[in-house]
Amino acid sequence: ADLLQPKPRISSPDVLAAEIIEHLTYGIGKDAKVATPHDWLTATILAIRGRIIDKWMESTREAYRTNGKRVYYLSLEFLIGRLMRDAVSNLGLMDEVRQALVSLGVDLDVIAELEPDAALGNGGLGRLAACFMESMATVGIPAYGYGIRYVHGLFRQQMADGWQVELPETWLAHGNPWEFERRESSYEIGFGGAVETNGGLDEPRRYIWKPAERVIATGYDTPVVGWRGARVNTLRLWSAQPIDPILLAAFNAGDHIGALRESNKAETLTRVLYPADATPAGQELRLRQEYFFCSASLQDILRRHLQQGNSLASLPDKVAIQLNDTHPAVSVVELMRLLCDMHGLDFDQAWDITWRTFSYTNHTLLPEALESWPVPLFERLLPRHMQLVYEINAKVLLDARRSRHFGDQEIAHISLIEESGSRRVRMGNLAFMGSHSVNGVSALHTELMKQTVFADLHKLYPDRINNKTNGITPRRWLMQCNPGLTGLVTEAIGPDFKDDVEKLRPLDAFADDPAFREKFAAIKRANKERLSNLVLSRMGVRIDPSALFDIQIKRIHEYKRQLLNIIEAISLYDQIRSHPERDWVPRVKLLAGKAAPSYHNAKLIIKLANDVARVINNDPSVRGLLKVVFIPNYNVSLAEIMVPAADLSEQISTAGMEASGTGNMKFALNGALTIGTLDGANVEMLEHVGEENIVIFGMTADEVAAARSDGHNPRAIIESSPELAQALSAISAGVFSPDDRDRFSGLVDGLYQHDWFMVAADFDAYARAQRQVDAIWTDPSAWYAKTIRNTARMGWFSSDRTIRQYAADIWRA
Ligand code: DL6
Repeated sequence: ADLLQPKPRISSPDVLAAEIIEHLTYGIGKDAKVATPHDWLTATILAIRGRIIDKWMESTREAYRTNGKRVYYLSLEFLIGRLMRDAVSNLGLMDEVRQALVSLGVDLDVIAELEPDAALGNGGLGRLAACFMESMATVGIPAYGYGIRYVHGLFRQQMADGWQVELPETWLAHGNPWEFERRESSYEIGFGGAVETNGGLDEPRRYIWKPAERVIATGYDTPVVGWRGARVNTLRLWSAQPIDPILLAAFNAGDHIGALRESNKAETLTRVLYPADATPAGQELRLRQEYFFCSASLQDILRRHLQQGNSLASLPDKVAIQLNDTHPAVSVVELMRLLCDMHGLDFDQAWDITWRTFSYTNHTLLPEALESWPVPLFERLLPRHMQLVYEINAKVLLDARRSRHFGDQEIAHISLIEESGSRRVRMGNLAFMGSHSVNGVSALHTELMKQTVFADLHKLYPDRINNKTNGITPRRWLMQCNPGLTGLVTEAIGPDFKDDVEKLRPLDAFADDPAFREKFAAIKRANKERLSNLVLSRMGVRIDPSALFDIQIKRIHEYKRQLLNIIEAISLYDQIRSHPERDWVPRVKLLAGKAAPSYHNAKLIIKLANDVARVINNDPSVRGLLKVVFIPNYNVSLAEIMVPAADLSEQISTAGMEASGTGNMKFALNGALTIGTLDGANVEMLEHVGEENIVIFGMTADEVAAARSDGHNPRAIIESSPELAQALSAISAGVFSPDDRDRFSGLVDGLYQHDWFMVAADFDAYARAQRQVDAIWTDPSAWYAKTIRNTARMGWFSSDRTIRQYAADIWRA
């Protein structure tokens, strides 16, 4: 029996060094003398991975032994970034690994930079899923993440003359030492074909789906280690493979390309991350991806559940499945199909199990991002599921009708089938009906869900909607990305906050301590120097670390209002030149983010940022008082450098449109002041940090809604604001685009004509707020007192707290 148990590993630097050499030699087949930095990285990861596997097996064995409730987080996106530092730091082995590598003549920081940034997500929703995975392991919840192993994650963004160009991203080019292929966890997934029935009058009718196409889903597992190695959970990502890798008959007949057609078609399924973010996703490939990963995950979940000797009826007691947005909503129907058609349950039994097992998180109110599929497409790809959708719909609508509280209009809103225009299956409604809990991601967003998109479903199921305000993992977003600040905080208040970040609160008292403020400022300065060096080396632009670093990083979207930020930069540029005698605060405006490839205006906003940067940065009359920099290829790793370097965090979305935001939390935790609207989680941040420690401006969500419905007059607003009018006329006159004066006319006309995102409407308030920021900056003790209080008071926004709330209120795990 002893032989079957691996020996516990010792993690001293010399043992680690010996293991790294062992992996290098026998795992990778390289002599240390000729090993490349990538070889060293792989060998180091393999040595670290060994330590995780020990704990992983322990966690898995324990889950089997206790047969407790398991949580499954289904998400089409996991924006995990690099894993090595995360793993080493959570295992508490940073010093040991560093020393081991030093003894081998290797620099940890150099090889860490080579690790690819796994970008299997578009933005906030995917990054939240990654934070949640780490927090679930930290707080000790037996959980599995399920998603897709895209061969190409989010595109690499390059700039060509200031325009975004998308290039494929190749995170698997050097292999992936973190993952384990699980051939034994493979499932068949069908598409298309027809449904046959048998049975009849005396026996229950049975439905047999005969798909026309089939592919295999194979799982790849990545261990996710929690803080102090508390628990290791599994992220299982599915990869598609053909049933017949090559059609030999076709090949032998000379059709060499045709012989690989099936294979190519299958592999295309998981080749590329769908690059849209809150833009219409009406592509067949996307629906295929969604069904593929949902079906594989549910088959896997049921297999595990039954293998443990559990009954199907006990599924809701043993299994909680969280749907991350509507992308996995087809799971509701897939579980119904598996229960009814494969396990012989009747519809009502299956429905009862289904809605008690699922819960759904909504991440956006943007109508264009609430998925819906054309009925003909859905029916062609998933004919049996279409039947079940109609059955579920009939059941729910009949209940609603019988209650007599719903008129035709309301029934039409609740229906799974959108009837206005072309008929479509509404995935948001399906996720809502098929779940016992529907949560929003900030208090404001949850309220708006009740009042707007889900008003009628909320009336039908008044107990379902609840709020779970987002959070971020403090391990990655403080301890790893900001070791300087982490050290200083530990020196001041001790290490307790590392285990419970809400224990940062005693730091509040240090806001009034001038010596501490100086140290805090010195760390910020060092982080700003690091970012300045990055900007210089990547872009050849010199920025001054003593200037105020004003940062906006996130997807580029009109509602996030990068345009407002850029117009304010133009206006400031005008004023600096018109009033050289004033004491302007030197400022560097840094922006980064990707635009969905098909999103015309977002791409134009990137071009505008770059055009404005070129003019301002090269104008000697600005005397270096203002610089604008758009850093290309924003990703998690770049965020880890930019977040700790920010003085000012831009969270300026149109009120009512950002569901929560999580960047806002990262910046404030790292000691930045926020300039923001009363939107998403900013509202709760205001409550936690106190109104004197955040700069809030602009219209409220109610005011935005009223202006939109009553019709506001943006032209009059622009004409009454000389600064705004001047900035817009500079854009229209081609000051920033002399080669193509009309380049930005669409953007400017949009502001004059409808100003849907209230850029013009909020401009004056924003500009005033920025001058208020300048005033605070000129008093460093006031500035740092506020920013220290931000760090001290942001502990509540830990994803550990969010996960505990999900566990207690939704999963009961
Ligand atoms: O909940 C995570 C994150 C929020 O913080 C952002 O406010 C929200 O925009 C984002 N939503 C999406 C929606 N995409 N789709 N569908 O990414 O979720």
